[in-house]
Amino acid sequence: MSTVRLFYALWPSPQLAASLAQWAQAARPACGGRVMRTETLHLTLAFLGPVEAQLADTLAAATPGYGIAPGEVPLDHLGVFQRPRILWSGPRDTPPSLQAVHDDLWQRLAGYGLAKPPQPFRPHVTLLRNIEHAEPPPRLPADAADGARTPLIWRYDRLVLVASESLSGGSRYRIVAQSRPLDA
Ligand code: 2AM
Repeated sequence: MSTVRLFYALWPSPQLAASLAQWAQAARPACGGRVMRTETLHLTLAFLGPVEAQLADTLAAATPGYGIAPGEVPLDHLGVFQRPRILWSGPRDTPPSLQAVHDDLWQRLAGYGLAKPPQPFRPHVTLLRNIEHAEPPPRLPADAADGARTPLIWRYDRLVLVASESLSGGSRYRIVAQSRPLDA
C-alpha cells in the first residue's frame, strides 16, 4: 500500500519567510543548531502523517473548497521545544481566529476518519533544529535589516496541503493543493 506523508499549513509570503530566516540566522550563534531553509518555513495546522495515496488524492481534490476566514498571526515570541531541540517563533497567545481555523480543519478531516491529536494546538514556525543551548532564552531580534518591523504580523487567507517527501539529504516539501481565498 503506498502512502503519502501529509500536513496542512499556513505558508508565508517570500517576504515574511525572508524575515523569519533572518531571525533564525540571528538566533543561531547563541542557540547553535541547523537553520531551516527559507523556502521550507511554515506553520503547521494539522499533521496527518502517512496517508493512503487514494485518501491523499481525495484530500487534494477537496482542499480548494476549504476556504478560511482571513486573519492575522502576530509572531511576537521565540520559544524552545526542549525534547526535539527546536527553536521556534509564533504567537505568545494563540489567536482565537487561528484556533478556529485549526478546529474547523480537524472537523473536516474527522469526516475522513482522521483523528485530531490530543495535545493542544501550539502554532509555531520551526526556525532551528538540533539546538545546543536554550539558555539564556532567545529573544526576538530588533527590526529586520529589510525594514520589516518586529513583531512580524502574518496575514493569511488560505491554507495549503503539503506532501513531505524523504530524500537522502532530508525532507522536501511539495504543496499539492491550497484553499481558495474567500471573497472579502
Ligand atoms: P515541527 O517543525 O515542530 O517538527 C512537517 O514535518 C511539519 O509537521 C513540521 O511543521 C512538523 O513540526 C510537523 N510535525 C511533524 N511530526 C509531527 C507530529 N507528530 N505532530 C504534530 N506535528 C508534527
